[in-house]
Amino acid sequence: MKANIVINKITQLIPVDEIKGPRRGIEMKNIRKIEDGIIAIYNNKIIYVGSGELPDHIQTDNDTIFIDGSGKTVLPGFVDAHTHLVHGGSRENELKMKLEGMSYMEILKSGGGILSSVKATKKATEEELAEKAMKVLDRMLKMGTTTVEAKSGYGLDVESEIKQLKVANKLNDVHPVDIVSTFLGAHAVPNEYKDDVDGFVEVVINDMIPKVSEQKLATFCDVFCEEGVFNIEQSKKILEAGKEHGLTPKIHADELYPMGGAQLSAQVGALTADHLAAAEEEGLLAMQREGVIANLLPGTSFNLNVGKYACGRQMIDMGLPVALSTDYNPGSCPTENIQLIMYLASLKYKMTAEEVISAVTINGASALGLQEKIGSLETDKNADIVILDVPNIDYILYHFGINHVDTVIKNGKIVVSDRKLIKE
Ligand code: IZC
Ligand code: ZN
Repeated sequence: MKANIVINKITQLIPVDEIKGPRRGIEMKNIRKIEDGIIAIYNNKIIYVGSGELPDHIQTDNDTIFIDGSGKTVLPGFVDAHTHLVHGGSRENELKMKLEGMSYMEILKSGGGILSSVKATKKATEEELAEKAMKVLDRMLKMGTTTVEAKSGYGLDVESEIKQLKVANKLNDVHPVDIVSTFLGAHAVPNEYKDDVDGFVEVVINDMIPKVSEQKLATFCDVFCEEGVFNIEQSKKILEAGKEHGLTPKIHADELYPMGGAQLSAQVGALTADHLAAAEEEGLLAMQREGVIANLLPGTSFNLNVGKYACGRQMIDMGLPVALSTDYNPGSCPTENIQLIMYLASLKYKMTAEEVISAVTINGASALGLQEKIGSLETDKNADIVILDVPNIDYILYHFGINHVDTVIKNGKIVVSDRKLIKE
C-alpha cells in the first residue's frame, strides 16, 4: 500500500484509540502517548499509526508528502459538537447592558438576545448567511476543528428554519469542515406567541419537524429547555415528536436554572445533554445510568460571567462521558476558539490535559454519533489530523489564549499549513 502523506518523528502522538467512544470516567485520562510517532495516510484514510519507521507493507515514493513532526504534538481533529453556526447580525450592542448588570434572560425578555439574532437572520439571504458562516468555519479550521455541529433556531418559523438548515447543509458540501445539522426550532418563543407558548410548540411539532425531516435537513432535534423559554413538558413533547420523525434528541439542559433537563435527557434517550451548569446530582445520575453524554460549554459560563460552571470534575469522577464544545453563537459565546474552551475546562472544571483531549476528540465525535469514523487516529478512520506546535499536550493548556495549530489535515487533504488556510 502506498502512502500519500506521512507525518514522522512526532514528539508526542496521541491517537486517543483502544476504546470505542465515548470514553468515560478514568478512560478519559488513560490515553496512550507515543514518542517518535508516525502516521501514514492514503487518500482520505489513515493507514498506519505507530512509532519509528513505517512497516514494509506501506511504501512511499517521490509523490509522498513527508511532514516533520519533531517538536510537535499530533492529535485527532477537534470535534465541536455544539454551535449556532448560521446566523445573521451580531450583538456587540448588548455588551454595555451586560456590564451594567442586565442578565442574559433579561436581555432576551426585552426583545434582544436570541430574538435580535432572529430578526437579522430572517432578513438575510441564504448567500449572506453562507458567506458569514464560511468565515466562522475558516477560523474554526485554523484552530484545529475539523467537524462541527450546527443548530438552526434563528428562524422560528418554517421557512426561516429551513433556510438556515439549507445553508448549513450547503456549507457542508463546499467547506472542508464537516457539518452535522441540528433542528432547534424551539430556541426561543417568537413575539407573536408570547402569550401562547403551547401554540408555538404545536407549530414546531406539526409544521416544522415533519418538513425538516422530510427534506432530510437535520440529524438531531434540540430544545432550549430553560426557565422562561420552554418548560420540561413542552421540551419533552418536542423531543418525542422529533424522535418519531427520525431526529435524535439533544437538549440545552439546566444552563441557568435546575429545571430537570438532565433527567429529561435520560428519559427521552438523548445522545447529549448540553450546558448543565445548574444541573443537580439526581439528573446527572439519571444521565449516567442511561449513557447520556454531558456536552459542557465552559466558554458560555465564562462569558456570561455570573460565576456558575458545570461540575465537570465531579461528572468525570462519577463516570459520565464528558465532551467539550464552543457553543459558538452571536450572544452568550461568540468564539470559534476550541483551544480557549479546552483551557477554560482545564482551569474551571479541573480536567487534566488527557481528559480535555478525550473530550474534544472521541467524545465530541460520539456526541455526534460519529465515533466510528472520526475522533481518534486509527487505521481505516478518516484522516482528520491536527499538528500543534507544542512539545506535549500539557503545553496546549499552559500557554493559553493563542492558537497552537500549525497544520490541519482534513479527509486526507492538507487544509492548513504553516498556520495558513490552503484554499483550493
Ligand atoms: O443566540 O444567545 N443559549 N441559545 C441558548 C443561545 C445561548 C444562543 C444565543
Ligand atoms: Zn446552544
